[in-house]
Amino acid sequence: MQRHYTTLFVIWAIVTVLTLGAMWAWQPFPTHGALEAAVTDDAFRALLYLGSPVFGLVIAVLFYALWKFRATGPDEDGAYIEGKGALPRVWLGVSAALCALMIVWPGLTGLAELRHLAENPDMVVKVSAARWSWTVEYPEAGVKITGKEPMVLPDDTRIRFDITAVDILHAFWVPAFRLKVDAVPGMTTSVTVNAHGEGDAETDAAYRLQCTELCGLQHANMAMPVRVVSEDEFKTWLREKQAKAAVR
Ligand SMILES: [Cu+2]
Repeated sequence: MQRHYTTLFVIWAIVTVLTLGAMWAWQPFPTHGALEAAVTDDAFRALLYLGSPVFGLVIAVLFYALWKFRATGPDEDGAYIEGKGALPRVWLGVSAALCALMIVWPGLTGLAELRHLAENPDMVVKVSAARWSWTVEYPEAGVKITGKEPMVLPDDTRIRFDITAVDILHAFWVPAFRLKVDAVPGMTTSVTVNAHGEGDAETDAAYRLQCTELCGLQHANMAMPVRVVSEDEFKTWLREKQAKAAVR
């Protein structure tokens, strides 16, 4: 039995190192459009790293068993193995410790970081969801946009979105910002984002306000383009919108 454990340990170590390397090299994330993106991506990456040894163990045991304990005929049954001794205790201890670690880091530490980033927003934008379009309002400027018109936002600005829905549940999500929150009828939910990096829906699909709560036939198309521009460009855009609204 000792020999099996030694070989298994070696296979596990090799698979784990290879998996860790692959996870380190893998860049699965869309454009970073907000400071919050780093927090969520780091958390995601931490989970990939923590999951690598577990993945390695499953793969090692699976393939080692296929290789060494292959049945020789249809009537052969596997040996009955009882979980005894140090192994189950170590297994329980290690997995419990990993779970506890995840709750604290990146869980609680990440949440604390996001809360800190949400303090004292520079501006508020009101968002309303309806089957199947978004309406976005800049209350201070008295500007309202809807449909496929882009939601324009100033770069390097802390923006709080106050979100609601008029009919059924929807959800607010801009991939470049990572954060997501439900849009609930009769309730205002909010999410704060520190826009960081200019971007345009025309060239980057991560810049779109996408509904992420299944809300009917046109749910997948319930998206509003997003443009993050310099603060000056944003002010010009707002003034143009105000002028147009005044003419009407
Ligand atoms: Cu939807």
